[in-house]
Amino acid sequence: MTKSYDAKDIKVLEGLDAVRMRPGMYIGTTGPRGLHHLLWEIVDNAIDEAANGFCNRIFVTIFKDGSIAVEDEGRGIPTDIHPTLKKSGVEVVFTQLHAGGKFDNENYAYSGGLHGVGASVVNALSRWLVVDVFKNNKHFRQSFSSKIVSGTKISGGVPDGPLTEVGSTNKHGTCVRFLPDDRCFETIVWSEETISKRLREMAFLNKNLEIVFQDNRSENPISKTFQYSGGLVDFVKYLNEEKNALYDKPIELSGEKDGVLLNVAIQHTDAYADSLFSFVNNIQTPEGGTHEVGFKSGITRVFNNLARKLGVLKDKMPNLLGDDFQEGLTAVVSVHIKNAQFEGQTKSKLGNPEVKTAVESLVVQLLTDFFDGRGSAKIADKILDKAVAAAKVREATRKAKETARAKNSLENANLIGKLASCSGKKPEENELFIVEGDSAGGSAKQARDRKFQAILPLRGKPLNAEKKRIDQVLLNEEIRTIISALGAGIGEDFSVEKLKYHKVIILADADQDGAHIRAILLTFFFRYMKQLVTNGHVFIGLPPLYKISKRDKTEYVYSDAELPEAISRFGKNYDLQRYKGLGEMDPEQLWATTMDPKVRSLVQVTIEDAATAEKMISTLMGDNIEARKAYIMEHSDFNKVDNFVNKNIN
Ligand code: TSJ
Repeated sequence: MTKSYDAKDIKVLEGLDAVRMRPGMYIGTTGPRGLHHLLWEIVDNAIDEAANGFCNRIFVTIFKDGSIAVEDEGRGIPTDIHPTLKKSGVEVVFTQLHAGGKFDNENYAYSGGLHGVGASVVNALSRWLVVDVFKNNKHFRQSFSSKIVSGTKISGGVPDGPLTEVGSTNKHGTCVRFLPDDRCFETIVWSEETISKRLREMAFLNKNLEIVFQDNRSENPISKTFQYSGGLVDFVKYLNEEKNALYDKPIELSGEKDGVLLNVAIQHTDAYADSLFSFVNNIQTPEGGTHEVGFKSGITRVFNNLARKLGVLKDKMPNLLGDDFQEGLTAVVSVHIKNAQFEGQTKSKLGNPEVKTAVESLVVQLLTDFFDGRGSAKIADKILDKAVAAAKVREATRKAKETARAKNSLENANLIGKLASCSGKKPEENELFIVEGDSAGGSAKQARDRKFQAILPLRGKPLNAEKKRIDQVLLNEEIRTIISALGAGIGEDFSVEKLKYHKVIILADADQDGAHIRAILLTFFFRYMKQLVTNGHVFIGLPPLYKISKRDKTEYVYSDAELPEAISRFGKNYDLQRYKGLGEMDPEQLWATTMDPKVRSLVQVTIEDAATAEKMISTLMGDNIEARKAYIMEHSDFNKVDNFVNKNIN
């Protein structure tokens, strides 16, 4: 199958000096990414040898001097002499730009095309490089280094001598060790984390391949071995480790069609985001491309067919969308193809149109077969349930968006009716108080400075009902009032520029119900108005917990921790009132403690707070009763406002 490789196949294009003059052209950047690119270039060659079935183990070792070595147990780079260049295959590989069998596409069936800049680029940008080839019971070696050629001009990758037989061996393989040139890079410090991550990925993508990574830089060398007998299935399990999978085993699909080799593993979780990782010839394609498109339309077709077959979708109901099936989906899609064409910003998007067709038809065939098979019924139910729920949220979001857009509609006027808006017209000064309960809302309306403070009372009940899905929350009148009042849209349409209130202040009681309302509101903002949170517009108002008084002296206490000290300031015969809720305060007290910008404390909500709330809510609202119980036990102090204290501002 593999055509025999000859040194004369190697095409000679350009000299190495061009690489040192314009490193960016060859490796993208001279920062950490570019540095690691050198390593990937060498590693990819070793992985190719493994992917073609000639090697089962690869070693990557970082040394104390900052050099790094990649060794494989493959066939060894050809050592024979090139008839016209009169150099060994090895020397050609390391000194001729764009040289290498893999550019012929005939010697190598499926090989990395993205970085294919060649080992010569690595050599050109190194202080020194040593290659050892173990082949035909012989040990060959050649070394290269950077040299001052004239005055200040430095050339990289200059041979110290020809490829030389230095001993005998029973090993076979290739070892390349090099030290990147600190005159070419901003930094030459290897990242153990970056390298581990990539090598682990390579081990997942190449089932059973053993990759041994050693970092010998510190006193206690680190050694890690990556090897996965489950391949992509293990990859998906790894990605889902911290998540709740909807079914036990990831689904694995493998096949070949029209020269496209496809390997896929998928597993749904109860999360909302999807994580799709795709690869072409073992190279990650973060920008996606035709293989991803084919995969997505394939699974959408199969799942819709399944929904019809099982009666989840009745005759006249429209199909579910791809997005519905992708919610909570973790998937790894790996294809191997010839002549990969990359496009996009970072040349990491697959362009070959024929790959879409092949992948889609493979996915349809393989996944349909899977669901025709035994034991798949439960899995189908779980996936379809999840997709139907996602579709409901999608529909609710659409309705909420419509409401938000239709500013002057009757419905909107009704909604806005509950809002006591402010008279001032400067959004950056205006504040919207979302107040728990009608009675506290009433006090707040009387207490406020109507010039810049608007009040929206929230009836506790409708939001507070346990086990409400976020789509129901979206249909809630008050939530829709908030959307209308803020005037900035929702979801992808949300734009902070249109915001009518630059401070959104949540005022809820310091009890269970109040905590729940806060969490629901934060979850809502987190999901549908993320920028509102990230731009620092969301605040938690802090009402006092106690009032201490004695004759004409009154003090408010905002936390249990401060109480003893406050009491000691009053001596004997003081009056202590504990506020059970905002509703117990009269308008004057509410103003003086919680609303007056001169004295109040506000806690600015960070995106982490909102994410925590979202996690709490999805646990509380989800179907996983055990997780819900565990969460409540663990986070029973969530409703303490102290959890939100990050930055107090007025
Ligand atoms: F990047 C590199 F070139 F420096 C490099 C290449 C680095 C490392 C670590 C390994 C390799 C490499 C190349 N490993 N294995 C090979 N195999 C070949 O170059 C090879 C061997 C035999 C034949 C043949 O047809 O007999 C063909 C090839 C391309």
